[in-house]
Amino acid sequence: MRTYEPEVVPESSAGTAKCLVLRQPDDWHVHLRDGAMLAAVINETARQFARAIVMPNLDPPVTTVVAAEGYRARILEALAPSIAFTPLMTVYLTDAIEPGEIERGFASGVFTAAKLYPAHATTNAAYGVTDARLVYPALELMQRVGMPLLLHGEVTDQNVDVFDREAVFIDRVLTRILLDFPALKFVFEHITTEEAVAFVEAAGPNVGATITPHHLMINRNAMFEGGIRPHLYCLPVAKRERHRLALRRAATSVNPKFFLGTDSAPHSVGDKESACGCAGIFNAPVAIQSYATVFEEEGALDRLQAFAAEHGPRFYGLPLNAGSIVLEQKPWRVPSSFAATDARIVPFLAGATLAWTYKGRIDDAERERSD
Ligand code: OTD
Ligand code: ZN
Ligand code: ZN
Repeated sequence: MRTYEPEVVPESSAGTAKCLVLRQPDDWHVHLRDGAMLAAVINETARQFARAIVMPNLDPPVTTVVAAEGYRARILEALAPSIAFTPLMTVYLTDAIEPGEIERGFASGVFTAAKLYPAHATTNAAYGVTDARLVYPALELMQRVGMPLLLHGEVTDQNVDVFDREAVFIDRVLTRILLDFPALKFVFEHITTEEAVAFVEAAGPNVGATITPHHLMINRNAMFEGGIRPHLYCLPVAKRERHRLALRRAATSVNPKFFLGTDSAPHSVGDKESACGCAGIFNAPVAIQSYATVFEEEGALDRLQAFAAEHGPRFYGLPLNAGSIVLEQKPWRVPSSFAATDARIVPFLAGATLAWTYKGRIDDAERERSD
């Protein structure tokens, strides 16, 4: 029988270099965009991840089965032919969403989950939900059929400090949803606070959470180090150090409720470096290398596979991936930017040197040879 224990194996020819072999991971939260931007970023995600939950915040947002099918086709079209990758589509909840549309999309396998953005919470969230009670019929349906709800967990009340919006969302919105839909499967997306960690830990097995590489690596100081750093601005915004440490503990705890979701959100350099810069961090090219760095720093490399490749599929009720990927313990300098047709995109950790180099997928045959 094949085993997929993560292992650090000596590289045959390179003397001291070590390789980390992992079951192939999935990205349970990504923004792939559309058009030229989609073409520029899709293969960065698809090189590392077998599947990804694709966010529906296009403009206009993906609110119908037809729109999701069209978007999925464009993603597959933009994919390099040699890469096997499955986009898992989501539907964007609006005040006017028809539960029947959600049910049809889920039953036909087009929608894997539904995304709730509180109106105006982030990029293209203008069409989001103004009051969670307006989508209660949709949530009822989803609870009944076992369809996951994905939550951008921040209140948008201008009177609430931007650093408190996640914690206040738990008190004002999430606790209520959980009481009203005790069996609803939901993912608290891109958690950033110790309050969110505690909430998820205390909830039942129907509640999970994704954690991004950037929230594991930076605290809010990073946005202001020596000047304003627009490429480290995202929503939910990075918080204090104690929150980052709570996220690191959660990610490395082997608690099956916590799993990988990059929230990779590319914007052109012009849209980031602007008087009103867009929120979002493009981390797809550095995703698994960043998580490996964090897990190594925490002395938890042996737990990376569970977080990256096992907890997510189990939460979603999907099979684990059969293939593997390889990372080499060799310094890798992150490119300073990536090219789109008419723009450049600056990735997370641009120009920095990471301790891990992503080597790619290995198929079973190759893996057996290296065993
Ligand atoms: N940017 N955060 C999110 C989305 C985007 O650019 C985006 O699409 C999110 O929370 O999903 C963010 O900073
Ligand atoms: Zn979000
Ligand atoms: Zn997102």
